[in-house]
Amino acid sequence: MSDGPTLARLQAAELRDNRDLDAVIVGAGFSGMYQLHLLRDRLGLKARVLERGNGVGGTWYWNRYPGARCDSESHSYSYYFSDALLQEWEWSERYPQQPEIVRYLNFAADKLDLKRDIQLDTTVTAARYDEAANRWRVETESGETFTAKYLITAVGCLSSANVPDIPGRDRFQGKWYHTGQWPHEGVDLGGKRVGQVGTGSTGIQAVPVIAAEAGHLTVFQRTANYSIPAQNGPLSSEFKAWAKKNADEIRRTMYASTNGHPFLMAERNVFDVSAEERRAIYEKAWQVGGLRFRAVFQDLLLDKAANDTAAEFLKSKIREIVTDPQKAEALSDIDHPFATKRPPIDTGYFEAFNRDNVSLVNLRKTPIIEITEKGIRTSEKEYELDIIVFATGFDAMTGSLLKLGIVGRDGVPLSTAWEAGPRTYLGLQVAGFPNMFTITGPGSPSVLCNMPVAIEQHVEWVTNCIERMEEKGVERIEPDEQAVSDWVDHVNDTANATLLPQAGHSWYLGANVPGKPRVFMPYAGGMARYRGICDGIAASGYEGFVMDGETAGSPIAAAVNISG
Ligand code: N01
Repeated sequence: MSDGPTLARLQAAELRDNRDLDAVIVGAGFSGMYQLHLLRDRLGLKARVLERGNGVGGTWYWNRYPGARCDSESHSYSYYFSDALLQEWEWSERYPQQPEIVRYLNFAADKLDLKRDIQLDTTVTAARYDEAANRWRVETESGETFTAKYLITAVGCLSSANVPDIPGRDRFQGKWYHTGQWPHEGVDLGGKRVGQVGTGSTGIQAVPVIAAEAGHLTVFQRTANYSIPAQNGPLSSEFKAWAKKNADEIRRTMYASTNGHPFLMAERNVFDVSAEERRAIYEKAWQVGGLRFRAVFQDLLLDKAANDTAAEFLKSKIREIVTDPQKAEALSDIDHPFATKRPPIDTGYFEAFNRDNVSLVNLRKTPIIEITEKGIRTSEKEYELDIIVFATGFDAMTGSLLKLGIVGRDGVPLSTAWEAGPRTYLGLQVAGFPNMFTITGPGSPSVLCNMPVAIEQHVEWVTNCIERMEEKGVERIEPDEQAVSDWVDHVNDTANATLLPQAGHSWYLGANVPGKPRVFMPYAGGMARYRGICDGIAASGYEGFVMDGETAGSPIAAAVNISG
């Protein structure tokens, strides 16, 4: 018998026996893995990741639906903190597919030797702050308890599935699946009658792939959506070599950009150019494809009239592509300005509606009444189905945090502290929850940014903060209530200065989950500006934070220009 399994068992046993830690990190995606690396390997702390899944990958471990692919370009969807990782890994396509991203994260975990401190199949059910001991007590579904000075949530912004509570769902005799909880063994769609509810980024990726396999696909659309062709394809060896050689330059561009992508916003406004020139610019951006379309004018999210020109261009493309006039009308009848909901990108989405086996139901005209034994019944008729796919999104940004059962000082649950919506300082900390850090938490750029860029900035900021605390013997950090209020106001003001809140039904506002407070959750001031604010606050000695009961830092609001 080889030593392998025995050694693995011993390591697992050691891992489980050692439950008093410096830091518990929840989640083994991009953020939890990097956080573990920095706390363990840079600061020398005893840190452990607790992960619900049976493997690393976070959101990419779960989102295995047909067509799942990242909308960020692969050369920018990577850890940039490590040249070794950048130089060794090779992406195959312009946008990485889900299995390739999971392979990448396993590669990174192995390279950094992270897996020995990642405990899989471990669902956190409660995390309570014990004030007397100044420790977090973290409980898991299997009955284990861990204690740690620091609790770091790395649970992702889009991990808590939103399965709509449509009457009759449980009596459906076929099978139903949510895209974010897709079975790991896959689903045989061959020849089946499939109904898909939802046409966000996920649904738009899934439609063409499901249509190619299913007998018939019926798409149930509540809100028509814009989409831009991804123009995906294999990466040439020249491009791969260029990306490796120019990693520093790419990093600089991502850091300077509003959204953390490897391209900058053009410094021109929509009405700086003639209508003819504008059309040519949009046409070129359509051919180039992807999220770069959003960056061709700098005022698309600031000026409704400017936005209308992009919206009209994109609607005209839908009418050009979709041959059935009724379908074209329903697909292009879009009620919100372009990019006020996260703009999807696709590979053959609108084209799929030209297939004989794809039909479209406009729920704005004929809403879903119920799910029956046989399928979905709208106000018009019953659609018989074998499989229902819910591409209905997530209880975004707060859902996964609230599921952890977090209780702060004085026994106050996070759900109570956030009753009227999330309240954080910088999206990093919550008043009354000492030593808890929320990676890409609400109030930070997170989902408005290329995620790895937002994640690396947060993880590095948290690590520097903890390093400072450990050096200076600081036991507790949490934000000052006033700093939280000012930050929440700033997040709101920043969103209100854009068109973003105009998509009243967007998940950015929590509007997709019944009963969820309507608060614009991500920070819309741009990643580069946000990074500057966070750096300024750290440089001031952590203005707005309270350390061991003392107000920290020097006043620097003017220097970091929070109000400006
Ligand atoms: O979810 P969504 P998603 N009856 O909330 C509809 C990221 N992502 O999973 O708009 C009928 O955007 C809902 O309709 P409406 C990305 O950030 C990233 O698609 O609420 N329909 C909508 O059409 C993205 O934004 C990648 O009227 C119902 C859809 O379901 C985020 O994930 C890839 C309904 C939900 O759209 C979420 O996208 C894919 C109901 N009861 C996704 N409830 C990457 O590339 C909801 N809908 C990284």
